[in-house]
Amino acid sequence: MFGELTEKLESIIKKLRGLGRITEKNIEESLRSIRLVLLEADVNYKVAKEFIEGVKEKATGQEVLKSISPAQQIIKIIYDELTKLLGEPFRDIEIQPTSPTIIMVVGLQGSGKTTFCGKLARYFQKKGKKPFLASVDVYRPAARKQLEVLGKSLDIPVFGMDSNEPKTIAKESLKECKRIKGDILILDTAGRLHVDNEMMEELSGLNRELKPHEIFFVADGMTGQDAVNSASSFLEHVDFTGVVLTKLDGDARGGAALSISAVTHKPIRFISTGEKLADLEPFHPERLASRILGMGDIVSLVEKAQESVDTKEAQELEKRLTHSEFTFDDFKEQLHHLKNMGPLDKLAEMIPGARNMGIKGMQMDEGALKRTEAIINSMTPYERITPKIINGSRRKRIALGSGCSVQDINRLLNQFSQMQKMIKNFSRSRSAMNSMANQFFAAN
Ligand SMILES: Nc1nc2c(ncn2[C@@H]2O[C@H](COP(=O)(O)OP(=O)(O)OP(=O)(O)O)[C@@H](O)[C@H]2O)c(=O)[nH]1
Ligand SMILES: [Mg+2]
Repeated sequence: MFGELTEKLESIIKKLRGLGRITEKNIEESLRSIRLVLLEADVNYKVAKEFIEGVKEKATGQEVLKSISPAQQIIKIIYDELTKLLGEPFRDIEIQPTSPTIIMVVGLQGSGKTTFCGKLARYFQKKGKKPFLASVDVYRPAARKQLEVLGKSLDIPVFGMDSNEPKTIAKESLKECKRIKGDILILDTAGRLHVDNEMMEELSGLNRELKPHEIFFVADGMTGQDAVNSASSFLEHVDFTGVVLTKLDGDARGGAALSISAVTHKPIRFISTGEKLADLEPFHPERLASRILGMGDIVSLVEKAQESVDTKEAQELEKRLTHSEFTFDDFKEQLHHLKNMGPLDKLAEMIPGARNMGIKGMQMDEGALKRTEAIINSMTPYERITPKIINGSRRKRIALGSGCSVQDINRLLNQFSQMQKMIKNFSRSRSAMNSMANQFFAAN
């Protein structure tokens, strides 16, 4: 996510931190560099300008410059302003007292609407709700089939009807949703290449017909100003209640994420970070600000971990993590869960400092995973909980037992001790993002 933007911002911050004394001139220079980086990421010109002015106003006060740690204070100001720029704190979808809660999903062609409908259905299913999916995309031949396949994979019902009239389909899907006692109706709409009158009229009609409680505008997060401009044009016709940014897993530039809320005054509500149905995250501005500045996002990481293990296991793991008692048995268990959590490099950007530890870009390799398991299986139970006793002769024995070389054992032991260190930090700071951010500012 935002690889280039983060790298550049990190280096500006590092430079700032390296300065013994900070003058107004240093601040000017840093802010000029930040402005350039933002514009390169395709952030809206006005938004970038206002952001820089906001930071400048707060950072050039005498209290900041005279303080014991001016660099940290300035970085904290940048973090706070970035959080503000990203928009409102997360507001979940409110479930209506009378079912169903109706959600309409709109946006340009290929932005990820249909995929998002599936992700949202899964999101509600995980919360124990009963979602119902319907598509009024009567234009693309395979569009309705696509939603049907997604629904089937989740075991979530999808409305089907032989009609090519979006309004009729919408009306009937609502009836059917009520009949089957669904809690949430998620309506997928057709995309167009450009915002055109015909499409807007259709959406306005559906809006009048269904009166959705939420309308989500789905925007391709890979783009910058284009997404912001089309969001603005949509808003002139359909008053959406929130933005969903998709495709933030790729080489997203950051422009859309950083300007869309400031320009449209509509909050980003969810972000998509992959093609899989599990790749949906509620949008928390402070967490993204932290990730953009290369400071990680422990809270989301813990949430992701909790989603892939069952609650009891998660609680036990959390308890052990708090006491920093991470053992090889836990490691083995976690390797399994890691597979469900997604690629390691995606997780690494959520771990503070991981980028500098060379974890970035690490690939999950099935063969390596099996070897690692074999090595752990060849350890005695006592060795697994006290790896420091694994001396030369024990290493040889484990190597023989697992069919690996002693070098493999050494490598794993090193990795494990690195992981233990990381987990110590992780458990120390896992309680809240704020305390994490504060620690980051204090520790660096
Ligand atoms: N990498 C990545 N791909 C995504 C994400 N969301 C959707 N996609 C992919 O983007 C492509 C388009 O997604 P759809 O959900 O069909 O988009 P749509 O807006 O419904 O498209 P139309 O109905 O044709 O307007 C598909 O190949 C998806 O797999 C995401 O968050 N990350
Ligand atoms: Mg679609």
